Amino acid sequence: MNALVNFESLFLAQLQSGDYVGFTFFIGSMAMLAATVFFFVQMTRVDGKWKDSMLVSGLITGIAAVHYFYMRSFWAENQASPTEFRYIDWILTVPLMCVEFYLILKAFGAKQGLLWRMIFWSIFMLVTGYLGETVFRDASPLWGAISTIGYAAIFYDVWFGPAKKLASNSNDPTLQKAFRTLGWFILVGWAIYPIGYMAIPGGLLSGMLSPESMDIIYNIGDAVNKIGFGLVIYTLAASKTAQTSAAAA
Ligand SMILES: *C/C=C(C)/C=C/C=C(C)/C=C/C1=C(C)CCCC1(C)C
Repeated sequence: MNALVNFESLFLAQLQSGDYVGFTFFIGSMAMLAATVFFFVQMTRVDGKWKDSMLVSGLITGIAAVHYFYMRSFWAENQASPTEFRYIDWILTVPLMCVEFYLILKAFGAKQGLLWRMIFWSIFMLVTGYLGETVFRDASPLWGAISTIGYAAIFYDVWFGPAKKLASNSNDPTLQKAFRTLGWFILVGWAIYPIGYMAIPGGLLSGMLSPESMDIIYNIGDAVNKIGFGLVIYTLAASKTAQTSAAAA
């Protein structure tokens, strides 16, 4: 197995019929690319203070698109899970999702402490998950449980903790609605990933799910969360922009 992917194989990767994992890698790479173009174009159309949020949405799907191109050729060549590319992608994109929360709450008094706390727990969640998938695979349920502490901390912040309080104090129904929807992404969308993780051999669901289903589940999770998150931000930015121009008219 070769962790390096040469340039040629990036674009000439083969897809065999019946290779459903490969299929989702190909769809994922194009979906991420298309979403990135969309978010960057829309960035030019929203009001100034929303441009940063749109930029971050485009960066999230853009970083994912590049990794999906690598992951699909890695899969096509080796028929093995591209674990390293996967976690490098996540360690960049998940903290950026935390930045999205910070950016929309900043106007309502969010301090940088909120941002760093969320980023800390997201990295904790991903590093321990990576260890469970690789170095300590025999003990993957234990490392999955440790990783879930990080997930729970972020979930708590958004649903009950300081982030939630800031959003409730904002008195802005459009923002509150977007914040609630992002909260559902954390609760339901992010919960897709531990299901994939439990499919690895020795995992809690390995009796029910084949090992390949892990990558299919992760790919579905990425499409739902990265593109969905960005669309929520876009909807918020577009309606705030429309409200401002209506008020000015
Ligand atoms: C764009 C990528 C995203 C939103 C990735 C999110 C990943 C997770 C929420 C992963 C969570 C995990 C657990 C809660 C326990 C098992 C190990 C992980 C890393 C799969």
